[in-house]
Amino acid sequence: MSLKIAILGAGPSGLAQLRSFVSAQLAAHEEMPEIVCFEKQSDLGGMWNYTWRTGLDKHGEPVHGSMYRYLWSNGPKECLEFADYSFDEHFGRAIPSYPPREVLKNYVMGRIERKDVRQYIRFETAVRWVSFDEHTQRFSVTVMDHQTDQLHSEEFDFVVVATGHFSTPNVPYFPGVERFPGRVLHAHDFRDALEFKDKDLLLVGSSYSAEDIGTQCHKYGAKSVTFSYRSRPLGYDWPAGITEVPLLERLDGNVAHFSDGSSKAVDAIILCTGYQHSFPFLPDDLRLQTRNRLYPQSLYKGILWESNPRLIYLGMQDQYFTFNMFDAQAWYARDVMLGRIPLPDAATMQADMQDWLSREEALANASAEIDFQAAYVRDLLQPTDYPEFAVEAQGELFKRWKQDKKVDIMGYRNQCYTSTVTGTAAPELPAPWLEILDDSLEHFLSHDYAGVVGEPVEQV
Ligand code: FAD
Ligand code: NA7
Repeated sequence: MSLKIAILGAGPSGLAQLRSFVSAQLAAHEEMPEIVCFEKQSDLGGMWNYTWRTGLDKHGEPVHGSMYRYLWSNGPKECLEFADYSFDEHFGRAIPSYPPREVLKNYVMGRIERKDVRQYIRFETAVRWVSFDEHTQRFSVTVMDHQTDQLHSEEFDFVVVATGHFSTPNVPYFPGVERFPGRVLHAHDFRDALEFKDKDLLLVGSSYSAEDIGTQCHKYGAKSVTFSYRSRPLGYDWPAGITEVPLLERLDGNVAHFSDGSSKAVDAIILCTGYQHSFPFLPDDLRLQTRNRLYPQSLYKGILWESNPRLIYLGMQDQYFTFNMFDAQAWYARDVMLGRIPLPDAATMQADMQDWLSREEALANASAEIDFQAAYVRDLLQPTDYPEFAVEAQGELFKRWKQDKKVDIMGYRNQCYTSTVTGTAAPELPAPWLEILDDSLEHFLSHDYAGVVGEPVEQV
């Protein structure tokens, strides 16, 4: 009997898993398992499938999307390029290093659309519950099919959880917030920066969401942006109109009071306070419980559930590397499922995990974190047939990106990098990023980038 595999979620991670099977050219081979991918949205793309909706979707399911309009890649595209599908191949020409959301999505989905993976996906189907039967060694997956309005269950040998972890907001309480007269929202529900034009805006948090939403609101005309940090400030050299203060302590009407005794009247508050790993469809003994970190506990090779490696989690790490890391994970997971990579005994798996965890806990700075994640990706790639790609060189580009941000947080997206896959030096944006208000695919691709190749970035 052939293997039966459930993939939960058709975002970049779930699609990488599908692609790993299709690209193994197993389709015509007896090894090709039966695969069903359950996706609650009506299309593939996961987080990149932009929605105007917030709260609940048309079926009453929690809206997955946290992406907003005018979002541009927050890292150079050269750091997330697929080894088996370059940007040059997709667009037929060189494009700048920092594309907007629609352009990046077009690239990521372009690879998928070239293979017929839609046939494996059941859309508008939300996973409700997963259980494991020790006796049969199989999973039962219960889903709500919103197209037929029916709940039903199916059995599988493996379950791959690829439901993402930047969707369920972490929402702290601040005294007085219930009487704040303006809008209070989490980054998950932020959609359009123009809503905050001419407003005094407070953003709580000091990580990627705060940085990106704050700079975007500044770009689209917010009167002022105040970042409030808990542990450490973002620490950039901010332009006039952006300031950083320590933690918000309380709100008194529309006045925010901070832990250093300072205060500021604000019109709206965006809580950029991160996300929870949330798997309401998993029982306690199968459910990953972790904070956002580079090496979540209880996952051998960062993907296989320690106490039951038939359960696989993809993309659950905090991410420098994204799409190509999901590929590395998916290829490794595929080979485990097909029995091509034998798993060692429990003690060996435990020791391997402990080693990675200890290394992660000792990381002193961003540069070390990047090296750590590059080493992790390399470790996964080694035993698989995923095409060789310059993981470490991409890591060096990430370090350069960090440096570019430090030099000019409002201008780092004007920088050009060189592809480690094709050697192509990216052309420059047609104008500084801060001045480009139209972020549509059509507008971005309407420029003739030929002849304005940026300064090549040194390769390692
Ligand atoms: P997701 O993309 O979140 O996909 C998970 C899928 O699972 C979704 O389609 C969802 O509908 C489905 N699902 C969830 N629950 C269920 C259920 N119960 N039943 C059925 N289906 C379910 N990465 C970059 O590389 N560059 C960027 O610039 C970048 N910007 C980002 C900006 C924001 C605001 C956020 C939130 C993330 C950003 N990321 C970026 C990271 C992003 O998370 C990854 O690029 C990628 O989307 C992760 O893929 P995934 O498949 O693991 O998860
Ligand atoms: P992150 O990177 O997990 O960061 C969460 C931030 O929220 C971080 O600065 C936290 O501060 C802060 N936080 C969390 N709880 C609180 C409370 N209670 N009070 C104040 N501040 C708090 O999430 P992001 O949303 O920024 O980024 C996630 C992804 O979205 C990322 O990969 C991007 O691609 C887009 P801390 O430093 O822990 O003190």
